[in-house]
Amino acid sequence: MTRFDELIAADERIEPRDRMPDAYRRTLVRQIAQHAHSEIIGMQPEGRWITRAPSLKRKAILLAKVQDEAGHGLYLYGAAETLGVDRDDLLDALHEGRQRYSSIFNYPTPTWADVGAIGWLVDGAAIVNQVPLCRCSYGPYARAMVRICKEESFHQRQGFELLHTLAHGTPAQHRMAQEAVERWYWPSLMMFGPPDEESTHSAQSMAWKIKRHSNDELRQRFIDMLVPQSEVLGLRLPDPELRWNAERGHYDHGEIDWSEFRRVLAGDGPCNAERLAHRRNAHEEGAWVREAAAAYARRKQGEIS
Ligand code: FAQ
Repeated sequence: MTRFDELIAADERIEPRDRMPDAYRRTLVRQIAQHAHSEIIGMQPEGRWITRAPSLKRKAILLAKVQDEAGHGLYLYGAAETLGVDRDDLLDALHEGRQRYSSIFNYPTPTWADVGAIGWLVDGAAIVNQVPLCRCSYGPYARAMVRICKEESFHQRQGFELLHTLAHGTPAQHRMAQEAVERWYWPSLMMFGPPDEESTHSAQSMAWKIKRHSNDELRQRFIDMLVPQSEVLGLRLPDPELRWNAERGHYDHGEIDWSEFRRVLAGDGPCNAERLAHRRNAHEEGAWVREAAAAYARRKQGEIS
């Protein structure tokens, strides 16, 4: 048994300087980079509502939330860098389509209620998926997750509160909230990844204690959490087959359209092209900021006068 195996068996953390199998390192780089990319691409769907938020208070809240997402991206790129990869290379991989970001951010936000639906459903799914990652075997990733989860939980509540306000407003506002929930419900279930029998990485990632639960387990946990919350909101989840199953102690649910998930992953979702084009453009336009920051850092270190 290697030291790495012993640490995993004892449920201890692997730290950057510990020896680790190459495949463990590669899996972590893939997952953490995908997660980081999701955070920064995930700023776009809500970001487009900052200038159109219905009040100063809502604008301030949304600005803070989108800024938090940028911060999550930074912690996660930092965690990935502890594995010996370079942030610039990760961003190149994103821009060239060699690394993924979450399928969920390829959907549009046509109304203000979509901002609420993202907070309630997308941040809700993110929390259910990420709380177990606070116990991930790789130390820097697990520690980044602790703070991220605290912020996500605040994000989820703001989405719930926004939807609650709309759902209890005028009939038109209620309708807007209902339609947004209908748009985001099924895609949010897909955030947990493919069904267990098609999840190529789960078995190994669970053996390495990167993942603590399977995709389907977490998806079920999320559905069980949503149903009572939707009742408080007074909004309907768009699945006629949702039913409490006392024997299983869980809600039964309808079939997920996995062909849609595969299409979005293949680049053919409603907003894939727009999201990547916007990101590449932001990266190019931000080149002068990176150069200025690097020049400033060099001057601080006394390399140039
Ligand atoms: N989208 O074998 P598995 C957020 C890919 S939350 C795209 O099951 P794994 C917060 C997968 O990479 C969203 N691709 O994979 C926020 C693999 O591809 P490959 C981000 C997906 O890794 C809220 C293939 O399918 N959260 O950003 C997806 O064991 C609001 C086979 O899948 C995280 O990234 C998907 N949904 O399990 C921000 C959490 N699902 O390598 C802004 C960390 C699967 O074969 C606003 N990640 N794939 O080409 C994880 O927990 C895992 O990576 C899973 C997937 C559970 C996502």
